[in-house]
Amino acid sequence: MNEPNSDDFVVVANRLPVDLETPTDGGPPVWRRSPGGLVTAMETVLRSNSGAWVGWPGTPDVTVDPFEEDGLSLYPVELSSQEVEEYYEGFSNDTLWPLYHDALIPPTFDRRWWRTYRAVNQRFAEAAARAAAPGATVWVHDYQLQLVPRMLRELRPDVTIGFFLHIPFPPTELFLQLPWRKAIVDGLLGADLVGFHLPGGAQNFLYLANRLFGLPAPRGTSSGGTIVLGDRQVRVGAYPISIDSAQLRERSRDTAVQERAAEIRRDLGDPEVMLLGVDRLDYTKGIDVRLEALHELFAEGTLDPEKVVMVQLATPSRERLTAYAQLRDQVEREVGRINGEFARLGSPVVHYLHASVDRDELLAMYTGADVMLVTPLRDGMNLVAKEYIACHPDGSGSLVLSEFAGAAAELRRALLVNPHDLEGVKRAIVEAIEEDPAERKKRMKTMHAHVMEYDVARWSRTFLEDLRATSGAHVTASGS
Ligand code: ADQ
Repeated sequence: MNEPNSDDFVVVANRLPVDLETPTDGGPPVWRRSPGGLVTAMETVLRSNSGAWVGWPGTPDVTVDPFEEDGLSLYPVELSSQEVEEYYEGFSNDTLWPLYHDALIPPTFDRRWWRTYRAVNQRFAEAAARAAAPGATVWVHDYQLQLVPRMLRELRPDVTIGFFLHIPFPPTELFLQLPWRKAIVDGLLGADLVGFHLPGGAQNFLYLANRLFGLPAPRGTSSGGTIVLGDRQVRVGAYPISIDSAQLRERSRDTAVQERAAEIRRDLGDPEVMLLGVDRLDYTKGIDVRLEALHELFAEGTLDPEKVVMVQLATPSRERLTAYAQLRDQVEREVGRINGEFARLGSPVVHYLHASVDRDELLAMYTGADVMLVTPLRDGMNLVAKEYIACHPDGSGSLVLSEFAGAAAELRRALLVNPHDLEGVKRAIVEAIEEDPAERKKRMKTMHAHVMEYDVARWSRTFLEDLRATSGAHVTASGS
């Protein structure tokens, strides 16, 4: 491992693209690649820009020096257990996460958490300042690091700074509840470009910056604008994130994946209809909504449990937070209730896996499923909806999609539902099953074409081109 030199392009995110894991057999810790959406999204850009990545290695209380891995310079940021509790689980996931998702549970406003959030953001900014070469471009990601743009600008006025928020930016009335609202908006205003998934988020931010700081009305259009801050300008815009669509489509066509899809259906007892849900186990995702709808459809006799089965994959998430532990209990009770009432021996109607599955297994499930149920109460984008569409190039399948997922702004031909309207969700599930096959195919083909065209390479390219246009940022927007 070599100590890296400073880089022209730096990504700053809460987590590194590799996790430090300690094997249970007592062996030395190993680095494991964590192929999340953010890693995939950034990979192409990083590879063509001699990039660096600043982030936490996922284990508290370990000090790791910067090192090179697979052509990437990695700058680990150390967090103590207490900081993980206060900055990550506390302020990020028990204050900002619920507040930015429509306050689905009441956000906790804790002054100590806030102080730790600020201190940890400062540490990330300092690490980014060390990693960045003179005049570099730095791309900061997500709600855990909203103060970094301002802190970094103070340390390194020579760098160009972009910020992207992966979760929704809330309605202004909700944001204004935050006791530290001004500091957060000021933190973001340190960037040259602030990006959101949707124009609505960009508009909310523009309004707040204007209201909290009495700035001149921003110039712009319905999808974004520019804020003038003395001799600086901050551009604000909408950049809906996507997936590596071509790669997913190709992989899902692979014989092994196709065979596994057929095998999964056989294992499920060759049902007429396979419904699928894939989510992190999070209260924003509306897993309970679709289970309740399904329960009622079986209870009324609208759907036949002999013919319809559901698979729900739920990735374990934030398990130390009470709201997440409660949600898990609730979901597992509901699964038990449905199976208790409608399953036969050896054939459950809901197959529930509280686990993360590997990529090919996930693609086999997408490929095998007749209906994908994506019913979040609020979601920044929701990549699962796009992944499912990418895996159905032949126009098979059907997507029930919440209006409150960012993806609904693009996937207009999905069966769109209001997740608060249970009757509407039930109707959409039945429609997905009974719809005229030709009509269903048309919907899926239209959405497939969209997902293929608007992929993640296009997302990062567009963002970086706009960032470069804010000044002479040193980055090649690649991936065309
Ligand atoms: P998430 O809330 O994590 O992301 P999502 O966009 O759906 O939600 O991404 C989840 C990813 O995890 C998908 O790539 C999916 O395939 C994978 N995944 C989920 N469950 C899995 C399982 N059981 N096994 C294996 N893989 C699984 C946040 C925001 C979203 C936004 C993204 C990207 O909350 O709104 O779309 O960031 O910006």
